[in-house]
Amino acid sequence: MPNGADTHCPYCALQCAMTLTPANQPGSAPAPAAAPASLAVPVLDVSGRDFPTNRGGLCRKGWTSASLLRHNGRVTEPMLKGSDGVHQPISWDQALMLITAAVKDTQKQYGMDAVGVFGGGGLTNEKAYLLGKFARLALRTSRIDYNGRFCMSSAAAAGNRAFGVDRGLPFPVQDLDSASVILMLGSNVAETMPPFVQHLQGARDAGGLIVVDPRRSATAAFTADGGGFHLQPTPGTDLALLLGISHVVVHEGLADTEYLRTRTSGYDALIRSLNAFWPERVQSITGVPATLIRETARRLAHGARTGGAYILSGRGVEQHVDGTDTATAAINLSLLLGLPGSARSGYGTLTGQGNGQGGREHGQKSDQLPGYRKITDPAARAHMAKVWNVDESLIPGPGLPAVQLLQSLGQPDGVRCLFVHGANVAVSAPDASAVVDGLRSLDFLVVCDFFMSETAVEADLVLPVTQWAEEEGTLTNLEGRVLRRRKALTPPPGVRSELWLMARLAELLDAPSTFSDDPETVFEELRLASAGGLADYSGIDYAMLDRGEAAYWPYPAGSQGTPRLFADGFAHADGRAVLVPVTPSKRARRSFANAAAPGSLALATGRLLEHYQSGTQTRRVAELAASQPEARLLIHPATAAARNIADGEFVAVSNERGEVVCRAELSNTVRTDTVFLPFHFPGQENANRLTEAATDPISGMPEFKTSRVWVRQAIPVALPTGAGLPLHVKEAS
Ligand SMILES: Nc1nc2c(c(=O)[nH]1)N[C@H]1C(S)=C(S)[C@@H](COP(=O)(O)OP(=O)(O)OC[C@H]3O[C@@H](n4cnc5c(=O)[nH]c(N)nc54)[C@H](O)[C@@H]3O)O[C@H]1N2
Ligand SMILES: Nc1nc2c(c(=O)[nH]1)N[C@H]1C(S)=C(S)[C@@H](COP(=O)(O)OP(=O)(O)OC[C@H]3O[C@@H](n4cnc5c(=O)[nH]c(N)nc54)[C@H](O)[C@@H]3O)O[C@H]1N2
Ligand code: SF4
Ligand SMILES: [Mo]
Repeated sequence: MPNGADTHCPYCALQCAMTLTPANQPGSAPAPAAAPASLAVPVLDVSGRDFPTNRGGLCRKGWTSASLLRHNGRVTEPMLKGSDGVHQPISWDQALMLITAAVKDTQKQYGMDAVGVFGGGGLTNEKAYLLGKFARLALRTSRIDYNGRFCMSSAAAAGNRAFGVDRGLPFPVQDLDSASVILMLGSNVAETMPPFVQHLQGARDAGGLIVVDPRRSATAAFTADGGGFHLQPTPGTDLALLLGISHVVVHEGLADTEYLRTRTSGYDALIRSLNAFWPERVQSITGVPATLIRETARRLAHGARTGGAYILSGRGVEQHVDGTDTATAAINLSLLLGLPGSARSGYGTLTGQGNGQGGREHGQKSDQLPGYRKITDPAARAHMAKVWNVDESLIPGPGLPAVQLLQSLGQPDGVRCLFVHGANVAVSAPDASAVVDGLRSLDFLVVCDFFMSETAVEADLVLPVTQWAEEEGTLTNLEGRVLRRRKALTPPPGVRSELWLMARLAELLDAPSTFSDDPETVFEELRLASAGGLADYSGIDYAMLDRGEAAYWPYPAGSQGTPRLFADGFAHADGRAVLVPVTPSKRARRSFANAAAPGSLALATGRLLEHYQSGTQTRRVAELAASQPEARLLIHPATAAARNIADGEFVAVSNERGEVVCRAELSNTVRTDTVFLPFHFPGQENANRLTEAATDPISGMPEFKTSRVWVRQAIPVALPTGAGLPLHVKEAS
C-alpha cells in the first residue's frame, strides 16, 4: 500500500469514502504528541475522499477509526475460558478441534438445530454469504439469524409487500440534493450520519425540511431558521400521525390520482382505512397540532408537484411492535403523492449498519437464501442446490428470527451451541439481562470479535478475527451501491479471517460443497448464487469496483445496474405498487399509552454521534470515550423537578425487567412524558436492561423505541471511574 488504500469507513451504511495511508509518511497528519496509554501508536492515517455520499467529509467516528487497528486491547489469540472463568490463550488447532467436537457432540445429542449462528450487518457481503452457507451446509442447521433483525426488518418487510423489493434508498443519495421538501421520520442523521446532512441542505434552505421525532434531536433542530418544522409526537404514535397526513392528502384533493390509477393497486381499501383519522382526532392521539398535520400534507404535495419531495424513515418509526405497519403507512403516503419511481421524488429508509443492505440479501436471515431469495421457494432452493452442488434436501428450511433465536438459548429444543459473528447481543438485544442468562446457559458459545465485547466475555471460546482494513471484501451501502473494502494493513499474527475460519471448519465437519477463504473467489460464487434473484449481483466484479464504477443492484450480467428503481414499474408481477391498509393495533396502542402506570414515563432509546452501537469499538477510542464517557438520561427539567432530580445527579431508571443507573441530563429537547437513553453502554448503564423482547408480528423486529419506565433519584456509593464500570447505588432516602 505505498500510496494509501482507497476504502470506506468501518461503521455506518453511509460508507463514507476514505484513504488510509501509513502514519507519519510525508504528507500525513502528525501523530498525537501524547498518545493515550491505552492505545498503540496509530499505524494508519485517515483522510476523507470524494464520493457521492460524503463528498470528502467524515464524522468523528470515521476520523478516529484507524486507532483501533493496533489497540492494545485487541484479541490476538484464540481464548478459551477456564473453569475459573478466566480466558487463556490456546492455539488455532486446539480451537478448531474444540469447536468441531462441540458441534458434533451437541448435534448427536440434541439434533442439528441445537447449533445456532448469530451474524451481523457489519460483515462484508462475502462473509455474510459464506456464513449463511456455513450454517446450512457445514452445520446443517436452520438456526441462523442476525442483528439486522433489530435494525432493518420492518422497513424491509414493508418495502417487500408494497414494492416487491427492499432496497433502502431506491435512488442515489445525491438525488436528494435538489428536493424542495423532505419528511424525515424518526431519523437523526445529524448524529447518525453527519455527512448526510449536506443532502438535506437544499430542502432545508427551501423551507421544506420536516422532522418527526418525540425529541428535539440535532436533526430536528436543523429545521429551525430554514422555514421547515419539527413535529414532536408522543413516542410510538407515528402510525396515527401518518394516517392523519394521508387523510389530509386525500380529503384536500392533493393525491396524484393518475399515478394511483396507473401505478398502484388497493386504493379503495386504503381510502376506507383512512376515514377515521381526521387531523383533530390524530392530534388527540399524537399531540401534534392539526394545523401542522395539514401543513405537512400540503407542503409534501406542493413539493411533489414542483421541486421534488422525499419521505425518509429511520429507526425511530420502525423499531416498534407495529414498525412494519408504520413503515407501510409512510409508503402509502408516498404512493398517494406519487413519489416512488418518479424522476425527482421518492421514498426510502435509511439503512444503518456498514453492510446493513448487503447483509440482508445473501442468506444470514433465517428465512432467506442468497440474492434475496426465499428459503421456502422451491425454485430458489433448486437454484442454490445447483450453485452449491448439493442435493436440495440438504438445505434446511426456515429458522427462527433473532429475538426468538436468542430466547431459545439453552431451552429444551433450543440452541445449545452458538456461533456469534459481528454482534454484541449482551448489550444490544432487547431485554439484555435475559439474553445474558441465555448465553450463560449454553453448552458452548463461540464469539468471533476483535475485542472482548460484553458478549465475548460470556464465551467459552473467543476467536480473534481480522478488522476492516486488514481484509478485502465488498459492502453494499444505503443506496444499494456495491463498494470495495480494501486491505491496507497486515493483520497481527494470530488473527485469522472469518472466511478462513469457516473454510477450515467446513472441512473438519465434512461439509458438502466447497468453502473458499479467498474473498474474490467467494464473491464470484455469490455472483452466481444471486443471479436471477431480486438482489442480482451477477454483473458486478472486483475489477470494475476497483475502477470506481458505480454498481447499484439489481445488476444482472450484461446490464448497467440500476441506480434508480421503479422508474418503469414495481417488482410485483403486475408492475404495480400495493397500497396495504394499516391502522394502529390494540397491542401497539398498549405499548405507548399504558394508562395503568401512574408516574411512569416513556423511554425512547437511540444514538449519540460519538458512539457506534453497543460501543465495543468506539468506547475504546480515547477521543470518543473522553467526549461521551458514560450514559446520560435526557429528562425534561419539569419532569426532573417533580422527582427532585438535579442536572448531573444519578438516577435509577427501572421497570419490571431491570434497572439502569446513570446520570441525568436536564434538557428541554425531550417531552415531559418521555426520557431518552443511548444504548451504547454496558452493565448498569445498558438501556436494553429495560427494553422488552416484544416483536413486530410480521418482521420479528423488537420494540426498542418505547418502554415504560419509572425514574427516581439514586445516590451512588462509589463513583464511576470509566464508561460502563459497575456502579453501586443505594436508594435515595
Ligand atoms: N453515531 C452513530 N451513528 C450510527 C449508529 C450508531 O450506533 N451511532 N448506528 C447506525 C445504525 S445500525 C443505524 S440503524 C442508524 C440509526 O439511525 P437513526 O434512525 O437516525 O438513529 P436512532 O438514534 O436510533 O433513532 C432516531 C431517532 O428516533 C427518535 N425516536 C425515538 N422514538 C421515536 C418514536 O416513537 N417516533 C419517532 N418518530 N421517533 C422516535 C429518537 O429520538 C432518535 O432521535 O444509525 C447508524 N449510524
Ligand atoms: N435500545 C436499543 N437497542 C438497540 C438499538 C436501539 O436503537 N435501541 N438499535 C439496534 C440496531 S439498529 C442495531 S443495528 C443493533 C446493533 O447492535 P450490535 O449487533 O451489538 O452491533 P455492534 O455493537 O456493531 O456489534 C458488532 C460487534 O462485532 C464486532 N465486529 C465488527 N465487525 C466485525 C466483523 O467483521 N466480524 C466480527 N466477527 N466481528 C465484528 C464489533 O467489535 C462488536 O463487538 O443494536 C440494536 N439495539
Ligand atoms: S457517517 Fe458513518 S460512514 Fe461516514 S464517517 Fe461517520 S460512521 Fe463512518
Ligand atoms: Mo442498525
